[in-house]
Amino acid sequence: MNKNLTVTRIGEILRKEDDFLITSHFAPDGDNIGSCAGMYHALTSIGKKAVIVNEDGFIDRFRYLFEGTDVPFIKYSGDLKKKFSNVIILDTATYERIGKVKELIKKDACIINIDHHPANTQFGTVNLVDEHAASAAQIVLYLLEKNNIPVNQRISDSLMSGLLSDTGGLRFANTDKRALRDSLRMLRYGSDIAELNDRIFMRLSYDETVKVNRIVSETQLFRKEKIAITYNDQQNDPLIENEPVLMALSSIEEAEVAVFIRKTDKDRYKLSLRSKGGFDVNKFSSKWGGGGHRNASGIRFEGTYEELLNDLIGDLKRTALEYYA
Ligand SMILES: [Mn+2]
Repeated sequence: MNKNLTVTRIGEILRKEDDFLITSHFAPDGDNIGSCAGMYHALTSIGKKAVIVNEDGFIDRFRYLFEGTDVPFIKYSGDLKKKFSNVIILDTATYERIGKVKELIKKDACIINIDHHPANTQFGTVNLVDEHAASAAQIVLYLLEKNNIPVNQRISDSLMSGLLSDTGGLRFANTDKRALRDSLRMLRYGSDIAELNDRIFMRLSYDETVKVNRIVSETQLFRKEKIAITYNDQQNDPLIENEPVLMALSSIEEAEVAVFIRKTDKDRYKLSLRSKGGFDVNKFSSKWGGGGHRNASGIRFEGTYEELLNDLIGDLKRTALEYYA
């Protein structure tokens, strides 16, 4: 199906059907939350029922996207019994990455897959995948505009927050002409980019700030490999968010690759990787069962910490040494 037909088809489904489940990958980031919130506000504004469910919890910093209402964002639990026929999955490369939310989806459900990850597996009934978009939120914006679904300020703020999150506040290499053109349109819908950036990037609580800095102070730098690595025991001492640590690591001049390792359970680790320029952390992560984008990706690792360091980090160091040689 070509892109225009796909966009029209999704528009028809949104207008014809009702009672939508909106979801995204576990450990949601700002683009997940912004895209889901934008889609939620768009659907409710045309009189539809919708709910957002994620395997993990809401990031409270994004509470402003639901000012004056209860946050319609539910953390998955086994108590949720309802199964949905109409599902919208946003900003998620594979069906597996929605995790336990799969339990809420009927076998024959209509799944709308809207994403910008290059590795997207086209798992939906309808797939709108555009790897040239800097954020999934921009694809939602395009979809709404093309289908004449009015974009009010609340929808715009949500989608702009997604775009700002995935571009580091319009600073990363993915900030292209399209990102700026879309930003300009959202500015016209009433979004205040400076205020949104402030809310997304400049509002860490005191406790979290101290903790982030403690974790960052333990960073190890491998100069030849240009890798900065730090660690947190998320299982026993969780951070609310990982992004501030990754931002601090990424701002180390000597490092081109930033790695944040979190222990999530016994012999289970989650890794977030960030890179500057050409080093492709998506390609590296794919080798280890993970994925993402060229400059931002994630991996889940099972094994001992020693195995993680020897095998995975060993491989990363060799790969980086070769790349930067
Ligand atoms: Mn995204």
